[in-house]
Amino acid sequence: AASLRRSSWRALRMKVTASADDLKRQVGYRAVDDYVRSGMVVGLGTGSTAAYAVERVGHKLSSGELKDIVCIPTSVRTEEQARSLNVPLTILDTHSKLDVAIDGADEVDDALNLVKGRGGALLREKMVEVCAKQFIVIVDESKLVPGLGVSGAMPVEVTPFCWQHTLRQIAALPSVAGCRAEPRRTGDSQLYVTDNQNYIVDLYFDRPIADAHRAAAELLNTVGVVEHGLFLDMATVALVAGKDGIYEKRK
Ligand code: ABF
Repeated sequence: AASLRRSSWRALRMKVTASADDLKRQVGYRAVDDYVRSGMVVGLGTGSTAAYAVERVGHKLSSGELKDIVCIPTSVRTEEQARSLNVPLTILDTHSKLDVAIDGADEVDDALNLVKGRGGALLREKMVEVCAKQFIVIVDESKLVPGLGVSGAMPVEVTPFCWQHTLRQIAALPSVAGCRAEPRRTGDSQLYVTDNQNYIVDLYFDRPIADAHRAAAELLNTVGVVEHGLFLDMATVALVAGKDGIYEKRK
């Protein structure tokens, strides 16, 4: 009986995993089908949901359904995936205006303000997505929150130089008072290093950030902070995958 129980658990776990992944695929594909057209400059996000959008772009290019697009990846990981699919790439230095960017998020509030960067790619994501006419966020319902900062870390990218000092400066900011600030580490306890050779300080809150705009301004004013994971007033559309299918949220 015990082994039967174990195997049914395994089956259930696989079912749950498969369907969560399926939602990511559906929403990633839908974003490309609805918002990417031939001739566009396209920002490619990072993460397990965005990877499906990248995959869809690759497939549509190779089938000829999409032509003459160039893409800007938001991480080394995404760049590698796009290259493996023969997606033509460019950089902001030559294309500083994007028609559309598609990316996942860690949290989405009612006004489509976001927490991003738990995957570590926040700086490149923000640099690229802030230049996009349309920024499409692709998530499942579990990412919708009543206020930002409630479901996990709010990441802040910092320079390695005297990062412990910067961490203390961040933790002392009035707008994030009471947060727990921790350096992000890898599985073997090394400091996590971003694609830009910086570190990440993760902020944890007991309650939603009261004034996210103030927190964003104070963080950016802190010398040693490179960028933070609050993406405010940037997303134009959220495609949300739920039990009953995909729905679109606009501001
Ligand atoms: C990127 O990937 C990040 O900004 C965010 O941290 C993460 C979301 O990943 P996933 O889609 O795998 O949940 O979009």
